[in-house]
Amino acid sequence: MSADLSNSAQRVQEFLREQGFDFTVRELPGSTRTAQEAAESIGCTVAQIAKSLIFRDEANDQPVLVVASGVNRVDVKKLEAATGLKLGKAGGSYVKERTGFAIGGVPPAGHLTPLTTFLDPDLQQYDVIWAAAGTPFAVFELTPDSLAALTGGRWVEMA
Ligand code: 5CA
Repeated sequence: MSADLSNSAQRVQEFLREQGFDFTVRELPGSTRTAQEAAESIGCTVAQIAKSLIFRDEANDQPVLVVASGVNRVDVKKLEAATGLKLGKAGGSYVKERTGFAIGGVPPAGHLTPLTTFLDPDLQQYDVIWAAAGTPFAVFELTPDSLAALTGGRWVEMA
């Protein structure tokens, strides 16, 4: 089963189970480091990849999670206008320190602490979507509704 998942992927799998979700984390032979690579390895469209992007809330230095469709470029100004936040860029070390996961494998939930989360409504048009699960080879399949339930995130226009 999941006995041979790497540590970070196993951590995500256990978090999902603890939260009552029966998603199955899969480690693929091909890279899922970027949305494009993930789509190729999974055999889905790039738009169905729920990419987890970390920003920094400039008011309090806290991480903010944005889960966007793999094809979309997040319009930070639009997101700021909708949320009232001022969002800065997050570098690799900040992402790792604050979420517990390295860029390329950041999952939509299961971080060191729960994160304020915003979700891209473009993901809602798909029956199933895929998200990273802790490493650049690990993903799990979910639905847009379960993404909202899992993250407690708010759907906000951002593309
Ligand atoms: N595993 C795939 C999706 S399942 C994945 O994590 N893709 S991603 O697009 O969500 O993650 C890569 C994201 O990390 C990029 O979109 C970008 O926002 C961010 N990123 C990549 N390189 C850097 C970097 N050097 N500094 C800060 N953020 C980066």
